[in-house]
Amino acid sequence: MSVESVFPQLEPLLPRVSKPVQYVGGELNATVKDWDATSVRWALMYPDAYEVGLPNQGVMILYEILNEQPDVLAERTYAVWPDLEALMREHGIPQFTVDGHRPVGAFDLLGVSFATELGYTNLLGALDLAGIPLHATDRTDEHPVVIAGGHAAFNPEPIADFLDAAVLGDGEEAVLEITAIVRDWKAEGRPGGRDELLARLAETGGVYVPRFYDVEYLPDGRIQRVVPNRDRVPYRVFKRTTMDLDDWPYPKQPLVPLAESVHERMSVEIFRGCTRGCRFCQAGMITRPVRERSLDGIGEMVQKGLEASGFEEVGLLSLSSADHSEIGEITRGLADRYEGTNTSLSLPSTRVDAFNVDLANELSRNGRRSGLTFAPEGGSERIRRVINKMVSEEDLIRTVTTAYSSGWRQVKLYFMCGLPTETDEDVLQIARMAQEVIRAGREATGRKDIRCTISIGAFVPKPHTPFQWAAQADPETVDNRLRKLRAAVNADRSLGRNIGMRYHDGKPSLIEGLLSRGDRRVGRVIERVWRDGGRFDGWSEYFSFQRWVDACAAELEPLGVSLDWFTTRERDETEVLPWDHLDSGLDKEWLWADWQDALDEREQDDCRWTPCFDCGVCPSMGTDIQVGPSGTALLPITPVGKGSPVRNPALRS
Ligand code: B12
Ligand code: SF4
Repeated sequence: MSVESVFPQLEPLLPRVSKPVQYVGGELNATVKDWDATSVRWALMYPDAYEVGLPNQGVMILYEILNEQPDVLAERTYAVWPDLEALMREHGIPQFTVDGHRPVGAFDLLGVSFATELGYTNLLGALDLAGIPLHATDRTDEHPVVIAGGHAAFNPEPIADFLDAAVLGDGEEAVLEITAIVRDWKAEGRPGGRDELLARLAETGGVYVPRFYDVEYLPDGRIQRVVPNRDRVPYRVFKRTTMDLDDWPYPKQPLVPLAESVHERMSVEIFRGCTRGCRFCQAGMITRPVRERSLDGIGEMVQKGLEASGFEEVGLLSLSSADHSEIGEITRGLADRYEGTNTSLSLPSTRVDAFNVDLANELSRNGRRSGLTFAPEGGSERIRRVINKMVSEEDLIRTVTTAYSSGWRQVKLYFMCGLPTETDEDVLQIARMAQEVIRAGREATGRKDIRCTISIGAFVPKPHTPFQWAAQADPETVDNRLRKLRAAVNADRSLGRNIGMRYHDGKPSLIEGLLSRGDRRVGRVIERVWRDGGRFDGWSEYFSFQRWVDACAAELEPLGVSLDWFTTRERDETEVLPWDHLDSGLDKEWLWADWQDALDEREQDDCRWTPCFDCGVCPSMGTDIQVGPSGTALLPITPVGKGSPVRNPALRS
């Protein structure tokens, strides 16, 4: 049965809301298919505003892969701002997709991409607006299967009650496999209803269906065990890994936003995974092993993506872009190719070394050299050993000196506060470091107008990292240290006026900590916060710490646990963690050993260049680290601006 667009009801309301263009769809490279000509239909959601969600690569990739299937339809939906939400409720308009303006409740699947946990209340808002029961167990065969993906899905327990399923890891192949299962089940006449469909998904071992697992607790509030409550369901659910990125050159047709968005450029992911081993970094841990895209694969994606989108800027995306084994060839090849054109290139790398500056210089040959970003993450050498960020102060000074001498005027340094074992002194070292940077820059350039901005975020311990057992610092400690740091920066006026300082207070991070390491009991808190008006928790203007504190008191304390219990409490080795049945490939014993090494201030090398240190990922997944040199041809080097591009015969058509 065909599904009507809600646009006729929506359109008259749009002049009454802010940024109405975000709801109209029709972006370049968007797809609207005939509903009746397809057999499996996905609504894909990024649970934040359009301006943040549209550039999301994960959603863009899955949208395109699904729409390439002739009998599959995928449309996008984003969180609507509270002004439109109120009007939609008043006029009975359901959560809709921006492509066909179809009601989300009519789709077979609702796939939600969580890059951050602060989007959880927006999930509830969308479900409610869509008319989908909040609790998965209240849904019938008529409702979409709600599936979470993205990095936060590595511990979906806090939202387990609201999800039918979650997928850990890469989605490229997973969404096609899920589609096939749904297609068959529908074609067979939906045997066994929703329950059978979920069982078929769970049976694959790579789709987690929370309702098929029972959580038992100890009297002291800790988890005793998590066990499957039916046959056919595995004890542990494994993560998905797309091994050959060259086989999945998506997005081929990047979406071009209609309204202003956070990323007005095209991104090409040059590799996935990271083995640097920063102990705080969940993304680095859960996306192992390293898988590089080949040189010609990257060249082809850049060329075709630019042709398809008309973007004038390309970002070479990854967790640490300067670490691609052929990054020199990539930047040189692309800089040659686009020299003299309007296309600018950027490398969002934060690695602290002079080579990184060389790469940035190469990419900005014709452009303005405004700012470069580096991430030492910790202020003292000691704390950098704890977090395994092997950067010496000399490295940093040498790197920024090279940057200032090459014409860069602004250097931005990222740090964290509240790290395990941290003292005031570790944080105060950030001020000294920034002052040294300004001194070195002035000396190297002879100029007074150079700037250094220090940007500081509160550390949040994350699942599947060596810091998953750590006590999170309370917001008062973080805020106090940052106050002292500000005073130390300003203590020397002549240097301090060239140093900018940006930080957020520690309160939102404590809530992020609750949502990151929480278990199923935290679901009640999320629901209460949402019912009390909580949404867009990633936005300071909407976030209310008090609302979360009150909801924790009401929902957790009767159960004998609390906000502090979930956040500022250190866990011991024997504790069953809420995500232990979700397999990221990392060996828990290795993670614990690495946590002990952190406490002993012992560093760990990068296994790309040194022997394997047995984190567990490669053997458990039957895979290997994949780094170049790829042996493939260089990128086509005829500059586009000086004649028509010569196609490299090595490029696939
Ligand atoms: C570009 C980027 C941004 C951009 C754009 C964000 C956007 N809308 O895409 C900006 C600058 C805005 C940004 C902001 C933030 N970011 Co950011 N960002 C990135 C970055 C560099 C790339 C993301 C990316 O495109 N990855 C590649 C795509 C292909 O991967 P993916 O989205 O995970 O999708 C794959 C799978 O997860 C899966 N999948 C995803 N969704 C779904 C859904 C379903 C149903 C299924 C089956 C599968 C599936 O399939 C996809 C293909 O394999 C990553 C680091 C990285 N390299 O991943 C950090 C990263 C995602 N960001 C991060 C953070 C913390 C933030 C902020 C919270 C920072 C802040 N304090 O403000 C905000 C949050 C913004 C928001 N509200 O969402 C962290 C998340 C860490 C975590 N979960 O603990 C990361 C990992 C960086 C890091 N190392 O810490 N970010
Ligand atoms: S198993 Fe060894 S080679 Fe593979 S990611 Fe872990 S440490 Fe590196």
